[in-house]
Amino acid sequence: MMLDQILELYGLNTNNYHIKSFGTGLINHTWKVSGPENYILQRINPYVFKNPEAIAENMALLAEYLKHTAPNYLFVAPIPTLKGERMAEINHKEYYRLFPFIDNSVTITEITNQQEAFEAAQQFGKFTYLLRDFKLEKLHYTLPQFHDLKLRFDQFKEACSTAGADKLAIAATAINDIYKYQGILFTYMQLIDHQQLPLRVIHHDTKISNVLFDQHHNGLCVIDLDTVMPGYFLSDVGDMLRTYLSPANEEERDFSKIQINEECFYAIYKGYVSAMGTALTPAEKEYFTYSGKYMIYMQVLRFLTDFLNDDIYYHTTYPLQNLVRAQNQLKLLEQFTRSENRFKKFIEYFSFKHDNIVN
Ligand code: GN1
Ligand code: MG
Repeated sequence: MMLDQILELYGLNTNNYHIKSFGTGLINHTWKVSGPENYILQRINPYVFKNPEAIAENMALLAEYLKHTAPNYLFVAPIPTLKGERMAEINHKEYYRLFPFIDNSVTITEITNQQEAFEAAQQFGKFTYLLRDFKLEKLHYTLPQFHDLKLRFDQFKEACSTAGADKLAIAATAINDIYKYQGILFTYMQLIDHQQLPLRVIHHDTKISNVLFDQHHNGLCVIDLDTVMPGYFLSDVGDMLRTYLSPANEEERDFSKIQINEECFYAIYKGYVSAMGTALTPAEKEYFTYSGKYMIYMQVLRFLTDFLNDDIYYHTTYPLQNLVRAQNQLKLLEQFTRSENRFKKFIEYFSFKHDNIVN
């Protein structure tokens, strides 16, 4: 079978290994390869990542940089094929990568306590911090304009103009809500226009399953580095807030379960700040809470756009799933907004206390 063919490109005898689907990603397909040693095998989704070579090059550059500047940091880089290539290619332009499976590491699919949120935020902060002096110009944009909220909004408007009347009718309330929250877009445009935030090496997919933990749930490192590229802290912090605060995730159909665990917000703030330290600018602290609204709103736009476009991007398992996901995220946005003032007060208080202790 096809996967056996790939293992052979890595010099692995397929009789000794067992391959099983792994993880819950919506974009790439992932398998665990178990045998004398364990690996993670991943197929790159060619519809999403048009230039897999760019990903491979970014990873090689980062691996090299960190090897010198942070030799103890665990950077999980892909293994070269027998021929020394960075990816395995079969069937003309079907790309796969093999990673070592880090022994004794675990991944989790949901947050069960605040400490996990703290550890994860610390790991994403650490990653960006360790790369704070890396020359951004060297990195490829593996997904150009990935988190450009203006682009996402324009794509949504475009989808509205081409969708059928029936779809527009069932999505009417959600579409209306998009306009209700349009201030989130204006704030973003103002932030970017005035260059208020520094560009950094950003992960761009900070869900909890992209953190490796040890057996005691201490954070080890971050994984799934396909979308590592220049960006703003908004993306990483925002997606942690989007995906860690509610016990129910974006697939939940019972919206009453979507709630905000405020303690978890505090843990994310403390974890991120503990790693970024003084590298985090006053503007980044000021827009920390905003980042959650920015990412939740973007996800509403993306799910709704995909629904209107007949589900061409996100994998679905039932009709209307992308609409339900968008409605779910709207509920999350509403809940988040209710906690917003408390979040801001906490940050002000925490920064004040901290600055006064430090000085
Ligand atoms: C996609 O495949 P996965 O779950 O890692 C998407 C993210 C979305 C997420 C929503 C490249 O990530 O941006 O937030 O789905 N990744 C890409 O579940 O589009
Ligand atoms: Mg991903």
